Amino acid sequence: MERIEEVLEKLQNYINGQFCPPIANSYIDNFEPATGQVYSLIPDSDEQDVLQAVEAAEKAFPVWSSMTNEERSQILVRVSEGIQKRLDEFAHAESRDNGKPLSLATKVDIPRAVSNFHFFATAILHYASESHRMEGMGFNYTTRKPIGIVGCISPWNLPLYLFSWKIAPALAAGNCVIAKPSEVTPYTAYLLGQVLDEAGMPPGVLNIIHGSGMKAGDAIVKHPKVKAISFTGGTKTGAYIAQTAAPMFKKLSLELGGKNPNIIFDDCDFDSMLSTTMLSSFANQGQICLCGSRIFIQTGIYEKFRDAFVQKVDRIKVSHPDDPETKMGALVSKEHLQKVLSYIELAQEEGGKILSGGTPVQLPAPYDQGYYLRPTVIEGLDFQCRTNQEEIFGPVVTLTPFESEEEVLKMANSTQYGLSCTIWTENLKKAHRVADQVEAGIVWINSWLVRDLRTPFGGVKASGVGREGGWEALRFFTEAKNIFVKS
Ligand code: TXE
Repeated sequence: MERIEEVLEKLQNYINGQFCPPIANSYIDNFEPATGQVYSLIPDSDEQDVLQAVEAAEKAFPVWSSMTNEERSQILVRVSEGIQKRLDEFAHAESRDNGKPLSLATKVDIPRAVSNFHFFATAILHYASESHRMEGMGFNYTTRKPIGIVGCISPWNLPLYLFSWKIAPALAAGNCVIAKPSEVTPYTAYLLGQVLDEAGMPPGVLNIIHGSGMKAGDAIVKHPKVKAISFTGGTKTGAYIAQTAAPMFKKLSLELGGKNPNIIFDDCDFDSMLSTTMLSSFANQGQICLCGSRIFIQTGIYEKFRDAFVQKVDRIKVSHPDDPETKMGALVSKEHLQKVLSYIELAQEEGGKILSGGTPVQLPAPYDQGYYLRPTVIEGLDFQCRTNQEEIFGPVVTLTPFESEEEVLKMANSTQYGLSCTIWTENLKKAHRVADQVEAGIVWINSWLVRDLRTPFGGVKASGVGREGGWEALRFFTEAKNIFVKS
């Protein structure tokens, strides 16, 4: 289908409470992963658009930051309700933009965005600051005030889920926000602008800029009035952003890549482990930074696990996102599919044996140009090879046997990453011991992706800097000031 620019929908930025085209009037193609076709155009925003957004945010800040927590809370609750009311529309948009199954966007992505806004709308009502009495001398009191204008930059894997995860606490704390979704999945961020008006969000408080990382993203990071950056995305990009932001003394929250170990001891609850491991391996086409892509299985049950796991993986239905039977949709882009396929090739060069998958899936028209890949299981690789050290971020897992706790901890901790880890054993003393020693910010014992929004979220090493979630997020988006009063 050739591209007819005139008929393609043009998304717009949302600045100062208005939808507006990019000043330079240039656009980027937005592809539908399920069909491989361009289905809309997004603003290719640049520094001028960011300047406009910062001016709007600067004007809005005195009003927004001087509102009471209750007033801000009510507006954020209405944003949450506004998304909930249009859940189906948001879920269809998310699935079409990202390639994930509609069922997943409906059950996970959009409900979580609703929760993110509602959680921080209520958290801010209970966010208190401290006072410290010094007997006979006086007392200290700490204020925690909003930073001012902050930048929130998010990735394409869980678009509105992660976009709102940053924006909600920033707004709740009284900041004004310049937010940029990934240019690969802009649509639900665009729809969010429509919800803001109805929710009574004052103009300029939340500004949504579309465009590339190198142009729009870079301009947000570089703007001197943007005092903090909250970023989720690749480790390389995180390092680049830090280079720019650090010398400008901006606060930085970096949620980066992962190469998470899934450690399975032979005394695990086998059936529970197996069904959860299917999810931790391939949910969202394996495009979640928390997926357990390195599966370590104790030798006593290695063959049993391998055969049972491969049998289930062979049966996963890869299909277009709207098919209710789909367990695996399309990968997010042609480039990303190529990247994942290149790692499957590398794995074979490094001596790996493909037990399941490893090839693209060809669906009938109109999905024949879509980005589909069979879920892939590989064994026989050394734990130090590139396939086991580098983040692939697709439906690809490796199986590695181990004998002892010491051996598996050495392998699990051998990468530059340290985001999350799952541990399967019925011996809880062992579970706590391993959880204590694994280098990760998030550990699940006999479970995966159980999320309590109050808990600190983030990783160590090359998986990031800082934590999101609960009070951690509100602390990040406020500045503490301690005042001592002599008695
Ligand atoms: O991230 P990018 P992408 C990892 C995963 C994936 C890789 C790339 O390995 O393959 O990151 O994914 C914006 N200044 N994760 O492409 O490129 C960009 O426009 C300012 C893990 O999503 O880092 C987008 O909005 N902004 C992650 C956002 O940064 C810049 C989830 C992310 O883009 C920029 C997703 C720049 N110089 C990917 N360059 C997780 N931890 O959940 C890019 N951007």
